[in-house]
Amino acid sequence: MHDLLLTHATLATMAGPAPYGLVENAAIAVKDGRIAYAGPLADLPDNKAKETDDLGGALVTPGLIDCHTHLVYAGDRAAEFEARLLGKSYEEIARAGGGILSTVRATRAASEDALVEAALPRLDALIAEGLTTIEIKSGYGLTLEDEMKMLRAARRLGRERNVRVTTTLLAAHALPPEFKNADDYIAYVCSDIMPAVAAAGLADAVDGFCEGVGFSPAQIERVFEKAAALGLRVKLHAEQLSDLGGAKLAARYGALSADHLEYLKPEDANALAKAKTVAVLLPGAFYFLRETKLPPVEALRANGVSMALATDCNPGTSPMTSLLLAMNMGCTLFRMTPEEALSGVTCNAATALGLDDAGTLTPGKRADLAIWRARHPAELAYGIGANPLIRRVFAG
Ligand code: DI6
Ligand code: FE
Repeated sequence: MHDLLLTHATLATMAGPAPYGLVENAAIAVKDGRIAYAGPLADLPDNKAKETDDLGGALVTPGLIDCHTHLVYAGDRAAEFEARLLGKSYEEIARAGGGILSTVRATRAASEDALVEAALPRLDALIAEGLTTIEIKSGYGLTLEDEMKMLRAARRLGRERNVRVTTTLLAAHALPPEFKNADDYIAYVCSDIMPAVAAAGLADAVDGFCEGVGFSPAQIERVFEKAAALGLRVKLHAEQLSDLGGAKLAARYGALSADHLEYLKPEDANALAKAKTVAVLLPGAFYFLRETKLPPVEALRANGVSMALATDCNPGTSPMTSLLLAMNMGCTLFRMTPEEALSGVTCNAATALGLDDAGTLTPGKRADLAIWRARHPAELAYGIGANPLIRRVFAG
């Protein structure tokens, strides 16, 4: 006896040889929070279920996974956005206390409760489009106490809503104002923040911002060494604004993902492929910053690098709470195919988070599903501003 049985479905299983792993005239059965069957309706071994729903041909995909977000933060930067459009330069805004450090100030001043309250509407917008798993980074606290507060708020979001949250420690995001020297701050991150966060079990992975305006490859390497010693997987913001060789560094440390990658040299794609590091592309930041340098999608594809897509939801460079829009942008801006876009928010996003129990419709995986008012999966990346979600199933 199944708990839930969906019949006359069109399944984009994201597994198997067919494009999208498509199965038409299909059924999917759920038992104890897991997928018990996903395949042709005609081959369904057992059609008894507590709840049965005839989908009349509607599309079922794995629940969507946003594998790169900065969802937890206080305040916003709309005034800064407006000032820039009224002609103020980035430097003027930074001198007036704007930019990333304004979010750090607001986040430090906010309570854990206030951070949860501020993040919930953003989370709800993503859930309304079929999201079932989300990664949330710290990185606006930059003290042990404030980074822990952000990570606790992130974990609480997973209890406030039916959604799976994974957390990533991004203490190496920006140099906090009380430090004059980036090496001194990295020493503090490695000696104080990382061990305490690991001991508290508050982070599933460790990330860094490898950039001229962030931290150098040598500094990131110290963070990665410490993460390895603590048994934590790593990921990296790499090659977003310039090419510092961050992706190769990430690959050398067996990173789960290297993210952004606009400035990645095509010949470095191979290193990601060998390390099975997922390339996480973030078209929202590309769009919002009016970047013109495209990530080398052709080289990533040719080298067999798994590509994911995420919102990068953050107040400074990607105030975006739509994974469907990220899919559309991945296609229109980066020339990904609709199938790559859907892989990017399902199976490959799961890999980017080190999750082997989500991202495809295959027996044994978690029953995280999205049911769409659509007949073909290309419709999901095709629409702009539409939300064809009918229903979301979370862990059955
Ligand atoms: N990449 C970005 O673009 C930002 N952080 C990052 O790692 C900017 C975050 C912000 O401006 O608040
Ligand atoms: Fe980011």
